[in-house]
Amino acid sequence: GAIKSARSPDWIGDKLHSLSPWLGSHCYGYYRDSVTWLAAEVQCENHHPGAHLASILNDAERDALGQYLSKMTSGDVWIGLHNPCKGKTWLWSDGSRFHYTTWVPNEPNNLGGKEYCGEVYASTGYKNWNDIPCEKKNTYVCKY
Ligand SMILES: [Ca+2]
Repeated sequence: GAIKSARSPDWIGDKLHSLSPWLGSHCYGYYRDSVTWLAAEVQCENHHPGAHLASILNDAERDALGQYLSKMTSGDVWIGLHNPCKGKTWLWSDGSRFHYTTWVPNEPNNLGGKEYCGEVYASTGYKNWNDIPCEKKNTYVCKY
């Protein structure tokens, strides 16, 4: 089909709803703009009231988002994972408690001492996370 405008995402809450009751109260949208992590977070907040870069809180949500993103793109994608104090504490930009993790093996590695934002890796079917410089340009997925 036609590539949708960056301002007209495919919100797929109903589709995710059918995969897991836990996911039923959230909607997700993938945006094709390639921007820094902070720009992506701000754009999510502007796209819809209450939206942020997506948090991923359990296996069901990881798997559903992985399937969705695999259909939408082939590049790495920003999620709401960040390390604002540049320490051992990772956070979700939507304020969700951070207790579930699904890092790529040997990540987060803070390569070069400057990897403080999180992306989902295309090469693992968008199921695993990598820390990467926040200035990288990625497309992104919002959630509300
Ligand atoms: Ca890394």
